[in-house]
Amino acid sequence: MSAINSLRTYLQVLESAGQLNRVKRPVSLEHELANVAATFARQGKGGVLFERPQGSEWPIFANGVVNQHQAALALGCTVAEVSDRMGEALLPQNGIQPQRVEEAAWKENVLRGDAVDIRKLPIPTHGEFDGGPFITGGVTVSRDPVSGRGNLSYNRMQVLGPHTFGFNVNEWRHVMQFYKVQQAKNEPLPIAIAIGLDPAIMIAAGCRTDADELTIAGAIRGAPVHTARGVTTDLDIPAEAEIVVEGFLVPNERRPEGPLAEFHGYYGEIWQSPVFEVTAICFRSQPIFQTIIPGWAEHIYLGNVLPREPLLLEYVRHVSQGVTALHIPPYANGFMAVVQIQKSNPGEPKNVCLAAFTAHVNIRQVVVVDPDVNIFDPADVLWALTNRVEWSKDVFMVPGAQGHEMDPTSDERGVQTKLGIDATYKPERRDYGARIRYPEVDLSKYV
Ligand SMILES: Cc1cc2nc3c(=O)[nH]c(=O)nc-3n(C[C@H](O)[C@H](O)[C@H](O)COP(=O)(O)O)c2cc1C
Ligand SMILES: [Mn+2]
Repeated sequence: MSAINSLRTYLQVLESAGQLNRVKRPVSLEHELANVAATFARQGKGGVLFERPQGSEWPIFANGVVNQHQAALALGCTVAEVSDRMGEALLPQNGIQPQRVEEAAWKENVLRGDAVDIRKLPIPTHGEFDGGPFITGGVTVSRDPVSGRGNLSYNRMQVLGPHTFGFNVNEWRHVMQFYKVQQAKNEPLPIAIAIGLDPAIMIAAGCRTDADELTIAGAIRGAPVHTARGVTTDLDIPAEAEIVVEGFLVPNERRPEGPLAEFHGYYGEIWQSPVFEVTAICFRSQPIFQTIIPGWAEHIYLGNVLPREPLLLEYVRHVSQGVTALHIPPYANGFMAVVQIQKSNPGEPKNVCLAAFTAHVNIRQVVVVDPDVNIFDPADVLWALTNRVEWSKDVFMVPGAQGHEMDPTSDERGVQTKLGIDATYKPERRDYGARIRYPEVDLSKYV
C-alpha cells in the first residue's frame, strides 16, 4: 500500500526526494506563476508550491508529475519500472473499487447560492495567448446516467461569470456521452470538480477505460480511494480533495470558450462548449489549489505518456523479445516513442517501429536504441541519432498514414508521414569497440 493518499502526503514525499520547490515571494496569477512553474519543469526540478500567490490566501501547487523521477515517486517504483507499473494498474482485474465514507475535510467550508463566486478562486491565466483564467488541474467527477458507474476526466474550464464556466469536452469522451443522454431528456448532468489531489487520482483521470477511473487510482495506491457524497449533488467525490466545486452541465446550451495552450504545443481555437453552472464551492480549511500548466510537461505526462506507454510496450514486445524499455518523451508532445532493445537481428528495430506506429494513432516518430542509451535523457537519444544512424539506410517513412488530427504536421484529417529510425549500433558496418562511459557519482559526497 502506498504512503501517498492525498496531495499533502505527496508533497511530503516530493520534499524528501528533493522534488518540491517552495516559492515564498508573491507571484502574479497572470502568466508569472505559469512561467515560473514551466521553468522548474524544464530544468527537471519537479513540483512547485507557490506559498503567496498574489490576491489569494490559498497556496497553489503546480507540476505534480513533470519528470520521470516524480512519476516513479507517484507510482511507488523505480524510474525504469514506470511503464510496467502503469500497465498493471490499467489491467481491469487489478482495479480496486472506491469506498464511501461519511466525512470529508472539504465539507468544513461550504458556499452555496448567492455566496458562490468562482472569481474568488485563485485561478491562473497560464499561457501568453490563453483566453483568460482556466481551471486546468481539476478532475471532473461524473456518473453514467444509464449504468450508474462513476467517471473521472480532465476538462478545462474557463471562468465566464460569477457561477458559470465554459466546460470543454471533446465529442468522443465519456462525459460527452453522459451529457448527450441527459440533453435528450432536457435534464442537467451533475458534475463535481475535485481540486488538490494525490497523483494516483491525477494519473487515473488521464486514462481511458470503460470502468470508473477511481478503480485505477485504487490499483495505483494498492488501497481503495475514499469518497464522500457531494453537498448539492449525489456524486461520490474523493474525500481527500482540498477543494470541490459542484454543479451541473446545462442541457442544450453552448457558449464560446478558449483559446488555451494545447497538448500539441500551439494554442487551440475558440470552441462552442457546454456551460457548467456552479451550485456549491467546498474547501477544507487553508486549502491548497492545484493547477496544471497547459501544453507543458505535466499535461503531456498525464494525457499522453503514462496512459499510453503500456499499450505501446505490449505491441513492441509482441514483435521483439529483446525490448528492454520504452518511453514516450514529454518534450515531443506524445508524438514520439523511444524504444530500447537488445536486438538479435539487424531487421528487428524496423519491425519494432512498425509495431509502435500501429499501437497508437498519435505515434509518428519512433527511435530504436540499444540498452546503453538512456531513453529518459534527450541528450543521450540525440547522441544515438547522431552517431548510430546512417540516414540513407537506417530510416524509413510511411507516407499517407493516419495520425492525430491536431498533430501540427498532419492535414486536417490527420493524414501524415510516420518516421522510423533505427539508431542502434551496427557492428557489421564498422567496429568501434566500447562507448566512452564515465559512471555517474553522487556529487553530494564531493561538494
Ligand atoms: C491536463 C489535461 C487536460 C485535458 N483537457 C481536456 C479538455 O479540456 N477536454 C477534453 O475533452 N479532454 C481533455 N483531456 C483529455 C481527457 O480528460 C482524458 O483523455 C480523459 O481520459 C477522458 O475521460 P473520459 O472519456 O472518461 O471523459 C485532458 C487531459 C489532460 C491530461
Ligand atoms: Mn472514462
